[in-house]
Amino acid sequence: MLSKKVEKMINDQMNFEIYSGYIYLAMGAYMDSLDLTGFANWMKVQWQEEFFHAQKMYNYLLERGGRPFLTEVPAPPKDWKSVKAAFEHALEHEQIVTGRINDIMNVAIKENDHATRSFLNWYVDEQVEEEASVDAIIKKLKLMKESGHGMYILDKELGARTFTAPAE
Ligand code: OFO
Repeated sequence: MLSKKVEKMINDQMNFEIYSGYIYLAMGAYMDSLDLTGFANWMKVQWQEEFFHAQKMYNYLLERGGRPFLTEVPAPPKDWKSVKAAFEHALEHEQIVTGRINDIMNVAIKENDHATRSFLNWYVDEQVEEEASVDAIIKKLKLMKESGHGMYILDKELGARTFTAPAE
């Protein structure tokens, strides 16, 4: 059985993951509006990943005798100054998510809730990967200074990304 505190924190994070997905979908719409369909594809795959993260928390809450509660999702931004600015926003957002996962982990450790610790380890690893993959794209964008040719190549590369639900 989860403590009320951990149940609330996981619920809040589940809703935040949905919000993350919403931001990525808005970024996808921004990139589609620029006809950068590969960049948009990358964002839309990320949207699916975030919903998977939320779904995993939903299932965990149920498994541990808790209940998922859905809240209002704030509206994401519509536009960004540039493609690079959108990815920089994504990186800042992922750093916030990492901090939030760490906060839940700290409470689980304090409460000797080993099951939640084990559950959250997946998210700790996932955040390392999420931050690194966004950072790698920002580095490429900086290197090419968002030049036409570079953008064309990167758009092609990001267009190949597909969503595969990780094993639960
Ligand atoms: Fe769910 O990791 Fe991104 O936000």
